[in-house]
Formats: sequence, structure tokens, C-alpha cells
Amino acid sequence: MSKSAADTTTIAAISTPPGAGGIGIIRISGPQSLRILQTIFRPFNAPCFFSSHQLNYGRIVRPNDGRIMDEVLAVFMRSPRTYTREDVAEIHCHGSFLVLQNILELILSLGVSLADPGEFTKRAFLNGRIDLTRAEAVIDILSAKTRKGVDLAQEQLAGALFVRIDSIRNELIQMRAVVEVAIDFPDEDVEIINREQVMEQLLQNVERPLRELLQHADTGRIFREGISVVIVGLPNVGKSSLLNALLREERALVTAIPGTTRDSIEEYVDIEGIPVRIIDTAGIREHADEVEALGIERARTLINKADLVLFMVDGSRKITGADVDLFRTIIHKSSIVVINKIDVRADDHGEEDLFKNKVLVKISAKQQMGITELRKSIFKMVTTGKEQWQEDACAPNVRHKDALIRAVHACERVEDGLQQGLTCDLLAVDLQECLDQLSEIVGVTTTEDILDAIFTKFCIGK
Ligand SMILES: Nc1nc2c(ncn2[C@@H]2O[C@H](COP(=O)(O)OP(=O)(O)OP(=O)(O)O)[C@@H](O)[C@H]2O)c(=O)[nH]1
Ligand SMILES: [Mg+2]
Repeated sequence: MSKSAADTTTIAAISTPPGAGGIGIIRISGPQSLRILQTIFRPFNAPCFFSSHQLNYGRIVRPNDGRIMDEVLAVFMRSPRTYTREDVAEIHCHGSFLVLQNILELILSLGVSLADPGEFTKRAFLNGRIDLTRAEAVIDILSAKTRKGVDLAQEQLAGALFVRIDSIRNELIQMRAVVEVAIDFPDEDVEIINREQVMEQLLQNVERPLRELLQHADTGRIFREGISVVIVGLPNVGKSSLLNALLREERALVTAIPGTTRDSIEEYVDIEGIPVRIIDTAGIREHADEVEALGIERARTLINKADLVLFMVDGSRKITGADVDLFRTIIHKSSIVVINKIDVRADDHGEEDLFKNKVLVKISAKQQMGITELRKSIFKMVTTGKEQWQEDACAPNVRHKDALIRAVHACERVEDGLQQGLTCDLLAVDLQECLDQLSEIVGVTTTEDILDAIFTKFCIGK
């Protein structure tokens, strides 16, 4: 499907989060925006002409009975210099959910539709103000959990990814033109295209930049979506104390009684820009009571899903057979062995020999010792083998990555075809395929399914 113009309905939604706040904002977009304001807004300083992009001070009044709904600031923004490129109105009222709801209901009663999640941004895309990568950046900004995540999303919103993809697309469009000329003159004796030159251009200006983008996709994913780290160990080794130490707050209950944590607890921590979901689990042991056994079962499921396991032992005592048995169950996972309670450690217990080839970090969760080193080890562990992050790099998401892989494959087929002397009409097919994949990333061509999948991730009002 190519882009269609957005429909001509007028939509409205509460754009600020639910709950009480200083200010709440209702956003309206579409051709009826001005009429709605004129109907429900009464300025304190009449007359009010709703000059575009200027705030007006007044009240929202219900037209049929004159009831005052709230004292507000209202702004009308004339198309096309607006978020959606349509006429937009915003009402800034008191941040009470009930006030907002009352005003929204009044607006809807005047023939306006409630906006779907992401519909304002979808309209901005359909009306050509932003491409699809920028629309996705808006979601990333809203959901980012670390400053680094916000920075990446802001870069993408500024067009970093779009510009790169667009320049590769332009290369492909030029190449396609060259090849198509050759299709039109199939009977010429001399070869119209210079195969070596096309090959060189393809390698340098298409395949190389595509591969660079792909290399950053995995690192980008870590910064965008984060990773999950689960703390595993026998009861009482200090798992909950470590969660608290990483969070610098008393989040989980800590007691000297083994089996304190029964259900898993999870929280986000920012580790050098990576949003890390830290999960504290029930200490794993035999002979647990029913509730604890359920917690242990859950812990095992979490271990399987985790990106990294922090395997914790109590460093104040000797490693037991139970520690080793438990370690065997996580041997297939990427893990760091955390030796806790070094503040009360008399001497070494030979952990280095037991946990051969493993990264070992010694800490005291209670005394906050070794926590910085542990954070560094976690960062190193999850970024090792990944492309070094460069400041100007952009981070393709999973959708982009899939399309990039398909584009690279198409590009390779063109290269093979050039070498094997395939005819230009066949080369053109794969060139077009490569181009199509890139067009899908920026949204020049996209299916309704892709758009739905993207915009339903938004919250209402955005
Ligand atoms: N000396 C010392 N004691 C610690 C340290 N870390 C934890 N403890 C103590 O060890 C006991 C158990 O700590 P928790 O954090 O509850 O241990 P846990 O692994 O979560 O235990 P379960 O939830 O029962 O599996 C508590 O009495 C803590 O105060 C440490 O670094 N040094
Ligand atoms: Mg615990």
C-alpha cells in the first residue's frame, strides 16, 4: 500500500497521563478543531480571534446549560505547522482526571471521535510530516528507560536513520535507472551497462552502509530494550541484599531466615545507559513449602528467559554440594559468579578452581563493596562481541533489522547476477527488491499490518 491521505474526521484525546497533575492537556486534530474551540471556549478578554499558535485565557463552558467546566488556556494551531499537519487545538486545563474526562466527553458529544492509540502520530506520518522511523522514535522517547535510550531516540527523531536509508535508496534508484535503460535496448551489440562500475557502486554505496547499520542493530537493541539479569543462588546467600544494593534502596525484604523471598521481584537499574531489569528470585532449595516451591518454579522459568545470570554464593562459608548442583543447572547460561559477604570472609574457599573460566566478582551487598565492579562486569558481559558503540551511530530496531537483512540478500543476488552475466531485466528485479525493503523501513511503502503493529504500541493521546 502506498500512503493514503489521512481521513477527514476530527479526533480528540487526553494527551497527559492518567492521574492528578498540575496541568492536563486535551488535544484535538482535524478540520473541526477551530469550530469545537469556538463552541466551548469563552475568553476572559473578548474578542478572541484564535490567532494561530497563540494561547488564549478563558473558560470551557458547556453550551447547552452554560455550566463552567474549568478555567483553561486554549490554543489553536492552523495546518500545516502542527504535529499532525492538520488543524490542531489544545486545551490546557487543571490536571484532574475528572475535569479532563468531562471536557473530553463534551468535545466528543459535538461529533468528534476518540483518537486511537498513536493516531495523532499516525496522521503526522500519513500526512507526510514525518517518516516511519521518526514515528517509531516518538514511541522510543516515550518508553525509554535510560538517558542513553532517550538520546538514541532523539537522534532517530532528528532523522539520523532516515537520512542514511534515504541516501542508500537514492543510490539504488539511480542504478535502477541505468539498468532499465539497458532493458529497453536489449538488441544492442555492445553492453550498455558497465558491469564493473555498477558492481563497485553497489558494494561501496549500498552493501557497505547496509552492513554498518546492521552491525549497530544488536547494540542498539540492548540500549533500547534493555536486558534481563536474574540473581540466582541458595537461600540466604544475599540475593535480595544485592537487588537493594544495585537499586540503592530497601526494595526487597532481607532477613537472616532462609526462604525470605518467595515470589520474584524485579526493578530497572541503569547500567552505563543500558536499562537492566534485575530480578531477585526465591532461593532455590529442596524441601521447600508449597508457596516457596511455586516461587522456585518461577525462578527456573525466569532463568531460562534471562540474558544473564548472576550466580551468587555465600563467600563467608565453604561452597557446598548444593551450590555446585545449582550451578550445574545454569551452566548453559551466560553468567557471572558473585561471591558475597566478603566483609565477613576469613579466607579464600577455592572458588576460582570450582568456577573455572567464569567471571568472578567479590562483593559485600550489605556493605556496598564491589558493586561498581559488578556493574562494570555486567556491562562488559552484555556488550562483548557487539559492535563498539559510536556516538554518531543510529540504532535500527527489530523491524528495521529484518528489512535490512532482506535488503542485503537482494543486494548480494544482484552482485552474483552481475558476475554471472545475468540479463538486465533479471538484475532489475533484485535491485527493486532491495529498494522495496528500504522503502518499507522509512514508510514510503508499507502495509496496513505494519502500520497497525507500530501505532498500536503507542499510548492514547500521542
Ligand atoms: N555480613 C554480610 N551479611 C550479608 C551480606 N549480604 C546479605 N547478608 C545477610 O544475609 C542474610 C540473607 O540476606 P538476603 O538478602 O535476605 O538473602 P537472600 O539470598 O535473598 O535469601 P532468600 O530470599 O531467603 O533466598 C541477611 O541476614 C543479610 O543481612 C553481606 O554482604 N555481608
Ligand atoms: Mg531474598
